[in-house]
Amino acid sequence: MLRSVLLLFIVLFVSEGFLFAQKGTGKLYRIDRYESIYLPLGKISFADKLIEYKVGSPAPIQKYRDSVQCLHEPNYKNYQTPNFLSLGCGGSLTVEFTDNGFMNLPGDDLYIFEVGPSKEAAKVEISQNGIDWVYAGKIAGGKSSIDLSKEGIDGETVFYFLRITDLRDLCRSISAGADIDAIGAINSVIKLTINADVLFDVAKYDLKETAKKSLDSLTEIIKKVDKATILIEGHTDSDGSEITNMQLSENRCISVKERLMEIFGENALYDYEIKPYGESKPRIPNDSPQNKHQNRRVEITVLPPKDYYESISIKK
Ligand SMILES: [Ca+2]
Ligand SMILES: [Ca+2]
Repeated sequence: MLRSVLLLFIVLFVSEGFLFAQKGTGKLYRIDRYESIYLPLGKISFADKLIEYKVGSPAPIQKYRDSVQCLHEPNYKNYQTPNFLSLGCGGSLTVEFTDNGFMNLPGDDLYIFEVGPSKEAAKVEISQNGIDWVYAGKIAGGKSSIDLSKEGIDGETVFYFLRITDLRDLCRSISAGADIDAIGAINSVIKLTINADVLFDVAKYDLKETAKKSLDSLTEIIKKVDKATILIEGHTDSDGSEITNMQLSENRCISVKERLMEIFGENALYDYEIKPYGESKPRIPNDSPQNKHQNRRVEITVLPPKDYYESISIKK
């Protein structure tokens, strides 16, 4: 009796966890018959735009060369339905994330939805700007996730571009090369940078009346994610002392945080974190008024929620 009650309890608990995961922004995506993967920012997480498709040689048959099939959420049905893109032997694919970026945070950071009967090896590279590329790892032998910390990628840079290059594993096939259904960022983020002059008067930390409007417009973007950690980082230029600048950027972060809390209300499922940097992290040298203007800024990053990281640390 006790055992069956306990079992019922476990079943309810598990199914409720499952339902919880299905509502809101975070979403489970099926990988195969047995496994799924959870993406905390849901459908925002996927690559949005095709930059370049260089078909390899031998090439896949024509129907597997519809390049946009690698974008947005996965929709693989079966091998006959060309809902995916085959790279061809040695071919490559470059995509851009436009409504999100991704970065190295705890756990796996990227997931490549590779489909079809054979999983071919491919190399993954990433870029902040689409010009400078860094090696991010390999997918091979059924392993489709990438943890950027394995390649020593820092935990601060937000990346927006990804390139996959087929490693010539399986060249004689009608779908030669890796077959890509979707490219998802597990550690997906939304980063917004606001010039501090828009928000504050010189050396002040109370928000200008006009600032409230610009923050309001940003909140529409943040609201696409129903549950998140909102990181607010403040930066000044090099005028004034380091101590004053640190204090100023801290007070400015607090002002922004308070305003966001006011807009979203107390029922919102957001946690806030502030990081004042003062003048310690200029974007460019503080050697002209224009450059100083660019260095004065507030950066708001929408990160996956804390309970997601708690859940992955329990699993490990
Ligand atoms: Ca996206
Ligand atoms: Ca990671």
